[in-house]
Amino acid sequence: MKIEAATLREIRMPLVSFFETSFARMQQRRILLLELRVEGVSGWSEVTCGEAPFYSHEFTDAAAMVLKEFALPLAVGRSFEHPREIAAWLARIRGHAMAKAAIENAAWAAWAELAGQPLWRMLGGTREEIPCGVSIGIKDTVQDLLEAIARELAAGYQRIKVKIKPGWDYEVLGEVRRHFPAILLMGDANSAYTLDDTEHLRRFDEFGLMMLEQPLWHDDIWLHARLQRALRTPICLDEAIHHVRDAEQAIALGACKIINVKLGRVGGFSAALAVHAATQAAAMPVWCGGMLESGVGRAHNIALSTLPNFSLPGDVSASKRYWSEDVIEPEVEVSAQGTIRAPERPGLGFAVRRERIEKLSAWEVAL
Ligand code: OSB
Ligand code: MG
Repeated sequence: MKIEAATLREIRMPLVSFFETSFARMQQRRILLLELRVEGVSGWSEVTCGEAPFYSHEFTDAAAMVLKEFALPLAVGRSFEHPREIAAWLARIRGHAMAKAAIENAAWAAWAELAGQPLWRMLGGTREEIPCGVSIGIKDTVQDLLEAIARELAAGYQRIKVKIKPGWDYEVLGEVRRHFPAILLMGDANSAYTLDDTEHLRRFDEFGLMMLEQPLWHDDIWLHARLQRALRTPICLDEAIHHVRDAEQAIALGACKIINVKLGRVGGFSAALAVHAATQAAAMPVWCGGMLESGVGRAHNIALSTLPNFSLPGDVSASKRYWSEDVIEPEVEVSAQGTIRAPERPGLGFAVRRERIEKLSAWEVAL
């Protein structure tokens, strides 16, 4: 199957409300969408990086440059039998997993479309309905946070993740627990602590958190193992897991009990499948993380979440939590039970709204 052409676009989409983590407050997204033409059909994907190098080294402008100058020229005009071959074409580019993932992921979508099957079935997914959680950012007041949680629970979401940082952590989680004693609750620190905070983090054990996500340095696995031995709360690694070898290392060291798999961060579907297999063999559950994706990236996340070891609710939630109007049709909706149904339509599983994308587009380049 030949990759005949590629179009890379940047779309700008305002979030319906700001999203704040320990590293930044986000109000508007600048998202790269990639469209590959393969044997006459379009495969779509999204580059899942942020606008600035705060979550990881990747960011929108750099990813655009990597794709235009280095990655797409290695792929356009080339043929594959299975999309899993594509990662090897791009292996000489060090890092930039999210940029490279876009090429492989778009090829998967086109490949599934050509096979007449929904992407999730081509991946080996088994779950027709995926369990959903929400990630709630740092708010201006605890009252705002409690109201946001109540809204999400009323909408049906099965698990609440609260962003934390020093100064917005122990007291806030305590308040949340007092108001919602029985919910599945977790915190995400986005690397805001060091090992000197061990005693402080140990106090979170009293809240019965489902997990504590990436408390220490973004590039660390070893010290998380030391922290995990001091905590009852399970640690979940996010930022630190870039490929299956990191997952294997984290398992071997006891650095975490759960892994958040992000499709872009690990470098695409075949890398995510490898992490899935390694964690499944080690009986370590995983869930699908989110990067405030548009409908295109969200559709990929839904497909990934249908794999059997994605047994915990992910950060894959309804389009309307992010956007006044999404770029896919139908929009992603969550049931009153807090689930998303895997789509039956072939390929991406959703129609891409080309006219809306063109309206939101800041620039596009064809290769
Ligand atoms: O750490 O999981 C994270 C958003 C941007 C960058 C990092 C993270 C997040 C989220 C949002 O938690 C998840 C989502 O709703 O897409
Ligand atoms: Mg995280």
